[in-house]
Amino acid sequence: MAHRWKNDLTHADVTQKGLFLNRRQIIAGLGAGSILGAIGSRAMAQEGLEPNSYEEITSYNNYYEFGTGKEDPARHADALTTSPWSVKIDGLVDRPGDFSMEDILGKMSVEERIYRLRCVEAWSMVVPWNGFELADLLDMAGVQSSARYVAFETALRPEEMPGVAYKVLDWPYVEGLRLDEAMHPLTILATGIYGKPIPNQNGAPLRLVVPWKYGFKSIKSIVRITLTDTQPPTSWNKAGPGEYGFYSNVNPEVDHPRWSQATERMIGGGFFAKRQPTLMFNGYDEVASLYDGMDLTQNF
Ligand SMILES: Nc1nc2c(c(=O)[nH]1)N[C@H]1C(S)=C(S)[C@@H](COP(=O)(O)O)O[C@H]1N2
Ligand SMILES: [Mo]
Repeated sequence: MAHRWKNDLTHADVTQKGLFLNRRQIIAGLGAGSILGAIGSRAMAQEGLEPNSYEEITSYNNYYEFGTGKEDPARHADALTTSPWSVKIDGLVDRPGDFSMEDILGKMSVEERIYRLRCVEAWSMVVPWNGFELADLLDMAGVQSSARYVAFETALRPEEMPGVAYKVLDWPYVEGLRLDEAMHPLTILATGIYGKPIPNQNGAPLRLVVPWKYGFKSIKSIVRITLTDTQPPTSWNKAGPGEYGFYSNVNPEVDHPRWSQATERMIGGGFFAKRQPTLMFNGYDEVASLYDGMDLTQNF
């Protein structure tokens, strides 16, 4: 399987070389003898993509366990104890268990991935994550052949999370992916931003990042990952089934019932910045084949 890593950039590539390849792609390109061609197409696709500042990424957040305001997570998430931390991996796996963050980090190789993040509320930013592929962690646990979906759960700590006193969502926050989405090489678990440990407001110590889906799929502060044979419930779908589907792929042609999804506001763009057109799959069209034959206007 050849991966084009279309929107998978390193900070060094963007800022120093003006090229738009990550290390893996460079290696893959050398192997295939096609590096020049890859650079050309990539630069065209990615012109102008630059990460948001650390300040922007860590001060404008959605993390309702700490309040529904954009500044609430930065203000309140320090209260979350992230060490020690362990993640339970269970369900349809050969090697279930409770894995400490030290265990996990010792086994996974962390790399940089610069991804667009498109919130369903029609704003976006570009984040230089550090993380590893979810597939590598699932392989470590040994996914059984009967598994079809992956369910994720955020920590629920009422004494540390002031927002969970309000029943805006049915806590704990839960999310899910189809197994092929979870195994896709673009799907990562992030442990850092700009080479620093991921701040609590962004989902420390371990959060999912699925760049072709609306931001709410990228569940924060994960304590449990369960392999199942049935589609798991997801928090926003439970809260508003007519507004938030299980798939929630970024799609400029399917409006939210209460607003357009055709364009987006870039965080940090300034008051007079023009809205950008939203891209199908948030620009990551290499995932399109995962949805062959599916009606994307109905499976929102
Ligand atoms: N547990 C949990 N995860 C969550 C959320 C949340 O409220 N709780 N918000 C989601 C939404 S709506 C978005 S847009 C992203 C925002 O990630 P960021 O704050 O790191 O930009 O996190 C997602 N993950
Ligand atoms: Mo969001």
